Amino acid sequence: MKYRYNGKTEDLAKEIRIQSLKMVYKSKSSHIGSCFSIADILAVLYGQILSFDPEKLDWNKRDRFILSKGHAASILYAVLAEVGFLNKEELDTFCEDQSLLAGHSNHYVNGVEFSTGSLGHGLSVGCGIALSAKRDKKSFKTFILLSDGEMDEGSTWEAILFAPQHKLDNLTAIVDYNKLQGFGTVSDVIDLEPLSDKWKSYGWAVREVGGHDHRELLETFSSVPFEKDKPCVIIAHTTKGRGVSFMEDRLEWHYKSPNSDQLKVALDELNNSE
Ligand SMILES: Cc1ncc(C[n+]2csc(CCOP(=O)(O)OP(=O)(O)O)c2C)c(N)n1
Repeated sequence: MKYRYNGKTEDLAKEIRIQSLKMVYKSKSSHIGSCFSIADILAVLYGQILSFDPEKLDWNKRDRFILSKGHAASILYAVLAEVGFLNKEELDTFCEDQSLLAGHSNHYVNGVEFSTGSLGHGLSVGCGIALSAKRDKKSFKTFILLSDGEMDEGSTWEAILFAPQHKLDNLTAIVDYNKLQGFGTVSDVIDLEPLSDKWKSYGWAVREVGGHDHRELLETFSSVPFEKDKPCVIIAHTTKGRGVSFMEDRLEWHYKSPNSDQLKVALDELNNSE
């Protein structure tokens, strides 16, 4: 069934930013900037686009979603809790010993399709899922959310070669193009530009969107596949740390965990945002 969030996806994004921030603070863990970067994408996907049923985990017609940048697990767990796959109280156990909610996304958690964290595998797995769906004449869609850093992985490029050859128009890649990695800017580490042209030249149907604009995200996700027989890629221009002013576009918030004063300021900003 197509899930519909009972409210505005902007509110869902705000809520999962807050939950993710609290989880990262409590566990003294990393990657809050990476999580904030994709909050709006996750909110629109889970709030309005994906078909799933939290009561029927193995429902075969569910759309498949893989967070390939598995270090942003806290916000994935947060959105899964908001839409009913997890109890919200479980989020408090993030990164604790014995908790299923590991710091990189773990498929033992309800709603997580595939464990990730070793970067560069999501799109290849997505190709396999989409190819088998085609062969089995299944109509579900597969969405893979990649980081721009994963565009430096050879396995990502193997998948980019593979999908058009097999006409995987049931596969959508989303690139979280925040232009920062863990230790530097994308343009300094390995420049990706012209990124759209590269995907196009490999045979993908490409759209670029503002990755925090819910209307634009909804319209774009609703339009896949953009072209018959072609896999789609949505290059989403985002800001790492989006939503908290002192974290936005700041490299250090890849690894840093907020202290109690920073938590308070960040929560105030998020709670008071539109
Ligand atoms: C194969 C692999 N190499 C290195 C790492 C360590 N690592 C974690 S996050 C990260 C880079 C983060 O930048 P990006 O991939 O662009 O993601 P962002 O946090 O900006 O969304 C790296 C190198 C990893 N998880 N997997």
